[in-house]
Amino acid sequence: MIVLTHGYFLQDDEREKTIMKPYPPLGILYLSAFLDAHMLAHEVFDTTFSSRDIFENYLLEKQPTILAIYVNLMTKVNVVKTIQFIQSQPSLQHTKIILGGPDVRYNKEQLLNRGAHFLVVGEGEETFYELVNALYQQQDYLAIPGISFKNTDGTIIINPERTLRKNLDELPFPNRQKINLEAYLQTWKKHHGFSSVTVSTMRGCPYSCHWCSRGVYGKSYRRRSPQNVIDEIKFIQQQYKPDNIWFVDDVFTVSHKWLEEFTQLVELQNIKVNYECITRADRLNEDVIQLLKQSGCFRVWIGAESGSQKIIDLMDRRVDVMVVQRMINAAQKAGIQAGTFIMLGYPSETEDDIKATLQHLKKSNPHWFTITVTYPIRGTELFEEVEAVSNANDINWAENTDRDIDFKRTYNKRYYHFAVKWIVHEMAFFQRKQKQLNYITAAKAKLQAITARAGMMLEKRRTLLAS
Ligand code: B12
Ligand code: SF4
Repeated sequence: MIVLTHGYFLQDDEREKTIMKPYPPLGILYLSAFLDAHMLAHEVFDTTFSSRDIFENYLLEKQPTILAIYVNLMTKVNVVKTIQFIQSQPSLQHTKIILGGPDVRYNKEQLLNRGAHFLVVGEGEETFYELVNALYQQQDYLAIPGISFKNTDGTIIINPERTLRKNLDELPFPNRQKINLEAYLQTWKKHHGFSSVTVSTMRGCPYSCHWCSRGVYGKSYRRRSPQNVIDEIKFIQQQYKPDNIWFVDDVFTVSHKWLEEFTQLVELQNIKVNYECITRADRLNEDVIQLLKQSGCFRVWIGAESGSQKIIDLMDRRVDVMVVQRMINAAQKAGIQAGTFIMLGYPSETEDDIKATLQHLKKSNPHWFTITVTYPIRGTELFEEVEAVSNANDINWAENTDRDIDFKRTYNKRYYHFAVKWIVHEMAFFQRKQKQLNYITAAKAKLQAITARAGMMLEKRRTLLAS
């Protein structure tokens, strides 16, 4: 039997337990739909609402011949544990472990050395189907494009890449019926009063931001037709009635022509799609924002990552910080909530750059922003840049994630944690003051900002003393 799964257990994710906005991994649902289309019987074990004990008992009971697991940089640690579990069970010695997903391409040796039998690198549907078919039929798999495995003498074989599928409309919709999607919707409803489902309309991104992981689709850009996307939305709405859709595309407005067609079809077919999406400021203008509004976009995330043009340029983000500010304001003026992403602690970032980021946030004043301390993902240009001054090769690969990699920055890592708090509380103060909301909470935010600023100053001194 074939089992598709992943390694994410919500109950072990303390941070997500405070957020409670889970989504199923679409990748394995695409694979599942592809197997169904080729009449290959299989099960999907969705770990999100389960526990390791239940999962392990399931494996012992089902004794899968093939266990196919999605791996990202966070779930990798759990996937390694699953491999170890399988290796430790006499009744599972026949189970072939196939891994795929975004964290496979740049961890081939580690994953194969830990016991994975096959890796599917890049787009998964066809490669996985061909591999599974070959294993089932006991046929030769050696030449299947896109796979990596260990030869009988232990050498790692990396087969050439598979040519990317041109027409994404040929793919069946993700097999959401194979999991309990209702559990996701209910979690959303319980914690937020509304529910959300993910939909993917494009694969790949033509840009080259240095910190961004592009281990699956590379720099390609392929897109489903607007009608095909609308058909999926109709199906989802009929089947699950979610309140919102999140288009998980990298740059939703990358093609203005596509958006125009999509908007026309939404209007023509009288579809109501409440959606949020992510894009780049340089792929927006007032007309595009109008199209977003008309087609049902209620929230747009516009990346900049920093308020310092110097840092934006070092990231090769290829965007002007003023344009980001203008587009965030323009979206809000059009009645769309705007969100943005911020990253602190990029190589060579100084306190002045961080101050510029705070000013940028105040000027753009988005409804939402997320803020993280930069970490280098294996395979990215950023990773290459900082590897020599990082602990990437000292930390235990199997027990740590790329998020645990630290590298030599202008100040120590604790400084940036205080800087994150400083920005968050300064913005809370700024926004509350601006809206003339509750002066006590505004004052509290200011106090927290002052404390965080003191922490920054202390850590800055510590860095200087240590150097
Ligand atoms: C939606 C999304 C999320 C959502 C939902 C996650 C989920 N359950 O799917 C949320 C917001 C929760 C999230 C969180 C995070 N995410 Co995220 N996320 C995405 C995003 C935007 C879309 C994923 C998606 O659905 N893609 C569409 C599907 C069809 O593509 P796919 O998953 O790659 O699947 C294909 C292949 O990979 C392959 N495949 C996939 N699985 C398998 C399994 C097998 C066995 C095989 C053979 C093949 C195979 O076949 C599929 C079809 O061709 C991607 C970026 C992107 N454009 O893909 C980032 C991305 C996956 N996320 C990323 C990161 C870094 C994170 C976080 C660590 C961020 C953070 N700072 O916390 C967390 C990790 C959370 C966790 N603990 O797992 C990185 C992963 C990098 C890496 N090397 O692992 C990506 C690639 C973004 C980026 N460019 O940096 N994420
Ligand atoms: S950050 Fe966004 S625009 Fe930049 S390469 Fe990644 S997906 Fe593309």
